[in-house]
Parts: sequence; C-alpha cells; structure tokens
Amino acid sequence: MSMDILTGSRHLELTIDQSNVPIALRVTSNELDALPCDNVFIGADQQFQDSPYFQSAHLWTSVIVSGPAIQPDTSYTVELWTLSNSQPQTIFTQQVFTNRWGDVNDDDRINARDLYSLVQLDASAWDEKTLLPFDIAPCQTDRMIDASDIMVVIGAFSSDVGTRESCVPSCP
Ligand SMILES: [Ca+2]
Ligand SMILES: [Ca+2]
Repeated sequence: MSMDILTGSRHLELTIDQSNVPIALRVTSNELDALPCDNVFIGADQQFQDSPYFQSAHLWTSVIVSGPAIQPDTSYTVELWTLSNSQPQTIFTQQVFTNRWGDVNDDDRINARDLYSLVQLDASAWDEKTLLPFDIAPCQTDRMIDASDIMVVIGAFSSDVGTRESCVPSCP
C-alpha cells in the first residue's frame, strides 16, 4: 500500500493505491506554525479533524489537503493507517516539503516566470486540480485566482527568502 504525493505552496495532493483495505490519513508537521492543534487526521470532507477516519482505500481516490495548516516551505509527514485486529497501525510514511512561497510553477525559484505563469492563466479553461498550485492566497485558499494570489507572488520575489504567510491554523 502506498501513495503518490504532489505538493504546491499551499496544498498536498494525495493519490492512494486502489484497494479495499480500510485506510485513515494522518498529516503532521514538526514545524511550529503548522498544525499546532491535535487535528492531524483527514476526514471524509478532506478537512483536518482530531480522530482518524477509516474508509476503504478506493473511496479516498484523490485527496486534496489545503487550508491554513498547509504552509509554504514546510515539512510534513504523511501517513497511511490501517486497522489490524481493530488497532490502528501505520503502513506507509513519507515526508514531503511544500513549495517555497510564491513558487507557483514548481521550479524551486521565485522570479518573473511565476508572475507570468499566473497572469497568463486562463482559469476558465483549466480544471480545479490544475489551478491548485496557483491558488496560494488568502489563508483559507479559495480555489480562485485573483489579485490576492498575484500580490503574494510579487511580494515573494521582492524578498530573497520565500516568506511564509502569517496565518496560523485555528484550533476548535
Ligand atoms: Ca518558480
Ligand atoms: Ca486564491
């Protein structure tokens, strides 16, 4: 059992092997400003929650994890859990890094090419998944590409360091 993980600045895209095995998804980070709460499991609605949600692997299909807890330039550990004699058991672990802040074209650089790829985007012609890497603002990403996303890219290459967004995930 394994999965493919794609990353942007503000999302993780998880594609899980098709199977009937019951699976729960856990996403954690040791870095301070990401995932400070106990909400480290992914629910049926693809939002973070505080307890594991198990369903057959084939029902997960492709999972998009986004929102305030997914920050740029941050390390995450993604785990697959299953049930063995009713006890949770980790069966897959992978560490991933999100893209640097403003790197929307995924080349590990922040420059005018990112701005160009953003402004020439014909959002109406692209499906939701293709748009995901470009949707980096606001804090709760909104599946829309507009001036707030463009301002983030301009701000990112006015600084040498990919500055993280200042949003912090709220705990319930
Ligand atoms: Ca780039
Ligand atoms: Ca947006």
